[in-house]
Amino acid sequence: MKPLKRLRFLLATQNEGKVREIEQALTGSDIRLVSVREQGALTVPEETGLTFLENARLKALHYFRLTKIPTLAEDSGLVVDFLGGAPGVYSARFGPTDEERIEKLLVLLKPCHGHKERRARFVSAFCLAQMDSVVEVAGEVKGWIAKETRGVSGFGYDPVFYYPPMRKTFGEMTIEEKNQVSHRSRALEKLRQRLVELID
Ligand code: ITT
Repeated sequence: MKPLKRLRFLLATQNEGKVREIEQALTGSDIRLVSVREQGALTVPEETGLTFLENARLKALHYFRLTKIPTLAEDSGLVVDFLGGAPGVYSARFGPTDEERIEKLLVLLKPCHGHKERRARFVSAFCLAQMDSVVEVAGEVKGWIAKETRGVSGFGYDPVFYYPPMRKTFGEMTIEEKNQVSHRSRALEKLRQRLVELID
């Protein structure tokens, strides 16, 4: 792949789990990330979008307008077929803590015994907002919801998201393993490709 020119983006997320994964995934690339925490006290936008892409765009434009730094924002979540796509864009608001969100999910899926009924996917949408344009990409990864938590790595729903090809939950993976297959790293790879095309 052709090298990118050196790029500097504000990473507009309050979620430390996302920050760790995005930084790891971009190690060795020409993209340098500036933390939103270094920008002082900024208002946080309300996530009113009905899709992941809408929310990613809303966050990226909000922070770009405040800082004038080209801004990368991500919106993501867990989509469970049996629950009609819930928690979806409401994944972070499904309960007060990660533990309670997981517990609620496991209770709702109690009637489902087979893998097919417990099917789920993680979706990640990124938006890069610059002066006169936005670049948008998305990625996803399919798996199913385990019957109990396994592993303590990662964040959010990782301990119950089972990824069949690796026979592990995301909670049992190292950050490098998760980044080989995750929704977020797949979306970031598309972003990298789009930036290479744009710069050419
Ligand atoms: P920002 O908006 O500041 O980026 P957030 O945590 O509120 O942080 P989202 O609105 O995109 O981010 O919500 C994403 C939620 O979806 C996240 O809090 C987790 O509950 C869940 N989620 C997304 N990606 C995940 C992953 O890789 N592993 C586990 N849970 C994930």
